[in-house]
Amino acid sequence: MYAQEVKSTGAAPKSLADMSAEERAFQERIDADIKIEPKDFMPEGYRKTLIRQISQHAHSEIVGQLPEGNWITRAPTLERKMILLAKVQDEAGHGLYLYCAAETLGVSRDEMTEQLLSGKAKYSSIFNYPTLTWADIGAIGWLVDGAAIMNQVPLQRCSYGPYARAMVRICKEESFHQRQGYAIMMKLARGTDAQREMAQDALDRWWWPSLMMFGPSDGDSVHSAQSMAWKIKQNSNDELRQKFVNETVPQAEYLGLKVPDPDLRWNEAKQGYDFGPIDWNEFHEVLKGNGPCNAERMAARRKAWEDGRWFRDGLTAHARKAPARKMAAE
Ligand code: FAQ
Repeated sequence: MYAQEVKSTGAAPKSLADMSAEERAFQERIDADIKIEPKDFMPEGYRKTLIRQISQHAHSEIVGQLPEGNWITRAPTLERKMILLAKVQDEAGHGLYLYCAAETLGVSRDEMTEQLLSGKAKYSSIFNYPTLTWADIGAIGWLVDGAAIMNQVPLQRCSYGPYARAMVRICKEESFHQRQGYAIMMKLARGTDAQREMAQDALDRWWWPSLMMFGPSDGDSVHSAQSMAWKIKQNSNDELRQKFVNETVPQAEYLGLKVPDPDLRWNEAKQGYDFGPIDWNEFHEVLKGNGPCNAERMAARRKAWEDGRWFRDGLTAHARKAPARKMAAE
């Protein structure tokens, strides 16, 4: 049974006094902002946390192609079709850089794929929602890529070199994606009544799931304390979510659209918006496999894996035979 439930238990980071000499030297490198590279010493927990986060990030990019891929054949113009094709291809590229970054930690691409297909590894909750209209493609670019950038810009400064470097290019591409989404929303918001309604409906459906992308609130985030001590994460889930709300609400206002939150209001004292409670029950249900599209997304990934088997087998057979051929030729 496919399941993505939050079930980890967080442990408080070790103090310097409780660390071995090797661990202390490692933590001091982190504290001095020196990047950790694949062959350097690293505590097992650091390696495992990175494999978990980077592989889940990679799976999200790959599964994340599916909701938008659904609209490539139906994009309203040739230009929109070309832009959407390029965006979806970018997401595939992001998945590949990230799988490569995770491989430097000693896990194979096949192992990571098996973890995804068995339900052991998660992918972002957001990709379990359907894309019902063309406005959803605008909302994904604007909100989903917007939330992704908010979370990923600090990852460019992550302590693990290969992950940090992969994020530089990814962030550049994600900002283009965000702009193309906002451009679609702008076109619809300035269009006919029906187009405006479509844009509002997409915002209504994607707003709350986008806020859930940042993960559980800080009190329930099992990994944040250790990941922040290791400078894998630079900000807490709630900090980034708040930043996203602060930047996105004025963008909705500019479009003339209404954020679907009756509790949303500017708080002068905190210089940010207060917003209503997130439905964490919905988040947990999606993680358990009960979101609107979980089964469909996993079926698509399983089919892709099975359909590609003959090709992987061919490549492996070729790689096996190549040294013998080379020796025979010498
Ligand atoms: N969905 O203790 P925390 C994109 C899990 S890329 C599913 O707070 P952590 C590009 C979490 O894994 C979007 N699961 O965990 C694009 C953990 O479970 P575990 C993906 C979630 O790692 C755009 C448990 O809950 N981005 O969108 C979610 O410290 C458009 C406890 O949570 C990344 O992966 C969730 N939303 O913080 C593509 C960025 N939230 O592993 C196509 C890198 C939490 O113990 C189209 N990742 N969980 O079983 C991160 O920054 C972090 O991993 C967080 C979670 C912030 C996602």
